[in-house]
Amino acid sequence: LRDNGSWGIFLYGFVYLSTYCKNNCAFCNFRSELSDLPRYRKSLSEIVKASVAMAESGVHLIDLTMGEDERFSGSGFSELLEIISAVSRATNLPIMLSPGKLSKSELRAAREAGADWYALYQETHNRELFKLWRRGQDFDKRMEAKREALSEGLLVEEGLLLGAGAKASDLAKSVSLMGSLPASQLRAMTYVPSPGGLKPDEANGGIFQELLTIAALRLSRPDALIPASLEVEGLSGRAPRMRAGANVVTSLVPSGAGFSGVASKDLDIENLCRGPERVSRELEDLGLKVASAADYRRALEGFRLDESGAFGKSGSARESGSFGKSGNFEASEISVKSGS
Ligand code: SAM
Ligand code: MD0
Repeated sequence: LRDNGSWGIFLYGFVYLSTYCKNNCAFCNFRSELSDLPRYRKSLSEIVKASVAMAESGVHLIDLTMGEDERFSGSGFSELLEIISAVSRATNLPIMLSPGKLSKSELRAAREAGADWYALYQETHNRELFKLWRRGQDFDKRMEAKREALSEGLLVEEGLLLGAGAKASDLAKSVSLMGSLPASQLRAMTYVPSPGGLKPDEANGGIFQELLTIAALRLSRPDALIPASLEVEGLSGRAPRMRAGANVVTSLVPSGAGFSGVASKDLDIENLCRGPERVSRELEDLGLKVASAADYRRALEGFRLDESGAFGKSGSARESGSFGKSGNFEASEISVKSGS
C-alpha cells in the first residue's frame, strides 16, 4: 500500500459535463453511432454546483470530462473556458480537463483559464488496435497533443485500456514506454463492455491483468500518480488497486445530480458509494489516510518542476522519453524483447 509518503491518498471528483460526442470509439458507451441514445449537456450552474459540493466534501481535484461535443468546438470553445474558470474560482481546486484532442492554442487557453492537467489516453500504443478502438482518429496527432500540452505548462495523464484485445506483449511495450514518458499520471483501466461495442477479451486475465499492470507501472515509475478508478468495480474495487500500487482514487461522482460515469454509467453513484465521505472512510479502513488539499498542491508543484524545460529529470530513467512529433514516435519507443 502506497500512501504518498507523508501526504496520503488523493481523491479526484469526476464531472462528466457533456455526453455528446462526434467520435465513434468502439469501447465507449457514448460513441456517435448510438444516435438514439439519451444524452445530456449540463449547464454552467449545474457544473459549478456539483463541483463545489465535491470540493466541500474533500476531493483534491475536479476532473472536467466530456465527449468531443461540437458545441464546444471552434467559437464554442470559449464556453468551455468559461466553465473551467468558473469551477476553478468556485472551488479553488486544481482542475483536470478531459475533453479529447485539443489544438495547441486551445491548450494554452485552457491552461490560462485554470486547467492544471490534460488527460488524453492513447488506450494502446499498438497502432493496429488504436485503429480498431479509436475509429477514424489519428494516433500521432493524439500523441502530439500531449507533447503540446506539456509545452503549454499542463501536466499530462496517459492511459491504457485493458481487457479489450491488448495482449501481454502490447501491455509490456506500453508499460515500458510509459515508464519514460513525461506524464505525471499513468492509468490502466479495464474495459467495461459497452453493448454492441468492442467484445471484451478476458482470456488475458480480466481484472487481475489491471492489477498486474498497475503494479508494473508503479515499479517503473515510483514517482507517478496512478489511479484506482471506481468505474470498473465500484467502491469494492478500491482495495486490490491500492494494494497493487495506486495512490489516487478517481471517479468520485456526486449523487442525486444526474451525472453519469464513463465506463459504468451508474455503478455505485446513487447509493452514495462514490461520494468522498464514504470513499475516505473505506480508505481509512485500509490503513490509508487521505491527503490535505495543500499537500496535493505541493505534489503538483513538484511535478511541474520535474516536467518543465527538458522532459523528465536528468539522471532519471525518463530522460529518453517523449510523446514525440508525428513521425518520430517509433524512434522513441523502447523495444520489448520477446518473452519479457
Ligand atoms: N472524450 C474524451 C476522450 O476521448 O479523450 C474524454 C472522455 S473519454 C470517455 C475518457 C476515457 O474513458 C477513455 O479515454 C477511456 O480510456 C475510458 N473509457 C471510456 N469508455 C470505457 C469503457 N467502456 N470501459 C473502460 N474505460 C472506458
Ligand atoms: C475515471 N471516469 O477516473 C473517470 C475518467 C477521465 N479523466 C477519467 C475515465 O475513471
